[in-house]
Amino acid sequence: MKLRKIALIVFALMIVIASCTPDDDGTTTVPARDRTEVYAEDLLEIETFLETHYLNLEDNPFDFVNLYNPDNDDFKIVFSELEAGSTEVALIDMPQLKFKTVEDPSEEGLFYKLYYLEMRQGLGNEVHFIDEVFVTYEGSTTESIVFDDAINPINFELTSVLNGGVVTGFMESLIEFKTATSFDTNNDGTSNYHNHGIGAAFLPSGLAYFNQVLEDVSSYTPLIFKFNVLDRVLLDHDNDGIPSFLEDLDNNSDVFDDDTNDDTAPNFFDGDDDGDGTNTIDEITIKSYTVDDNMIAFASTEEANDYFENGAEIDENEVFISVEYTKNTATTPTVYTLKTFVATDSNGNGTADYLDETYPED
Ligand SMILES: [Ca+2]
Ligand SMILES: [Ca+2]
Ligand SMILES: [Ca+2]
Ligand SMILES: [Ca+2]
Repeated sequence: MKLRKIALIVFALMIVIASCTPDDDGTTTVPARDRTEVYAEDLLEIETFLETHYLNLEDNPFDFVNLYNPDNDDFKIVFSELEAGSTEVALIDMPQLKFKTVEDPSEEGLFYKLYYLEMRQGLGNEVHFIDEVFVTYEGSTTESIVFDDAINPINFELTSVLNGGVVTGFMESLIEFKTATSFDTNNDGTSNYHNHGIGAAFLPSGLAYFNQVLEDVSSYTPLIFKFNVLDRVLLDHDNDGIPSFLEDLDNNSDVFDDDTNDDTAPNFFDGDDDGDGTNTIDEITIKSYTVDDNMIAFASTEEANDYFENGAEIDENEVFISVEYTKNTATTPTVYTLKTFVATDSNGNGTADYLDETYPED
């Protein structure tokens, strides 16, 4: 009970802090326009860019056959404008250009087409909407005005909880990619990453800053992000042993609307999800299995991922959390750790104990 009260207070505080941020970080806003109308303009601007630009490989080759050729690890995405009579393929016609449909976070029923260029997806760990990621990126307008970048890798949280969070369109793009499988460190302390996801995304302003005015970007501006997805950390905001992404019970990429016991503290921020007086961490069993590549000969990290993710070692009530492994190539052999939790259903009513307020009984 004590833990739950603390969680509630922190959560209430968190809402207060979050609601203050827009003006504190120096941004200003202009009056909000109709979001559907702005989207139509943004989509036209983005599709025009995709029709009039190509991937410039001149100084910067990419191996399209062997995507995980180590030479591709350093690939840098460059877009250039198509000249009249050019035989280059417009971005809009590239098979690497994909899109997903994303609902406006502040207007139900308004769906955006979010285009992204997948040079390669990456072979490492999956990235979830509420993970902390480690990336390099560059954000610009369609006029090539760079307003933000990180040439050296930085980490940030994808979903705004207490600190940070990124615009919805950037988060929705990054989760389509996977992390590096390994890295090695140079003498100057920098690292070279291998087999990571490389891409770019084209964000309508409704999935970016909309009516906010940034230093170099006016309101209602579509944005282009180029990025390398290097690593990720699973966050467990309430330290109950269940990572936050698995506390999104309805799988809608929103952890704030899952509150099993209706006490206003959502499950990802509630130490006792079902409010039965027994903490979640005492109603599940956390397991981890360690395998090194001397014990099972994995041909690749991808094969190891498949092995674990396909549930080779997992029992019926066990929930897959992740497979973690040593990524620093200086450390051999690679040690793979499969992490799961057992969602025990003691009374067999189909609801796991930690979500079942009828178990244990008073
Ligand atoms: Ca948790
Ligand atoms: Ca949810
Ligand atoms: Ca709750
Ligand atoms: Ca409980």
